[in-house]
Amino acid sequence: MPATITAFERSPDGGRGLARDMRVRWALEEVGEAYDVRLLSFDQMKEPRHLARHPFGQIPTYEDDAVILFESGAIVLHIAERHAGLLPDAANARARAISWMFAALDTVEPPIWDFALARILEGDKPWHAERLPMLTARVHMRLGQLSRWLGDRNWLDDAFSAGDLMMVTVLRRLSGSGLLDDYPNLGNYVAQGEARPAFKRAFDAQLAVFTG
Ligand code: GTB
Repeated sequence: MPATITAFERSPDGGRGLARDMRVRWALEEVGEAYDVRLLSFDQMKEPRHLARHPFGQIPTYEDDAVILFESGAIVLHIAERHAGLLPDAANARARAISWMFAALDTVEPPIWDFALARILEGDKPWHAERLPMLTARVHMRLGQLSRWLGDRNWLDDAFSAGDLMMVTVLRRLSGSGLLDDYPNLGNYVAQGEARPAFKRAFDAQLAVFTG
């Protein structure tokens, strides 16, 4: 039986691949694993049936014959550990790739997420303009550091890995914000990720949910 993942029945991004099921879909496409998708409304995510899969009532989840998982990072790691293509075989390179997965989720995503949420949820608040420079500076700090590390390389380490998959999905959250404009190598890095056939298949599949 193919694995089943959960995703939004309706997404605020209208299918631009910004919700976190995108990284799970992309990982499954990279390793060539078929999957089914269970679409959930916001109400269904909070019902006991889904809370038994995900204690916080969110998407994505993943389930196969053996295990039910939540947290996109844990799900991508689970997929990457069981199939070739997303983690190097050599132990040290593998550990470095996993470091980049955590860096994407725990070091780079939080300031980007705070910035994105502030624009969506606080844009009309009187204090928003005062807070924005701090939020923007925190994003720039991470982008500058990441850009220096990447330099003129294609990927964060020697070859594309789950670390890059995760980092590209995190940076995509900034598309349209202008914040990536100062870092042409990061813009190219995101574009390279998006150009991968597996990314395109995943993107098209999630977009089809909203466009039919
Ligand atoms: N740490 C968890 C993980 O990585 O899996 C976070 C999961 C999470 O935030 N899930 C969100 C969710 O279920 C969807 S991805 N939210 C509903 C809820 O909490 O009730 C976040 C998201 C949603 C929409 C957009 N968008 O439209 O642009 C982007 C990101």
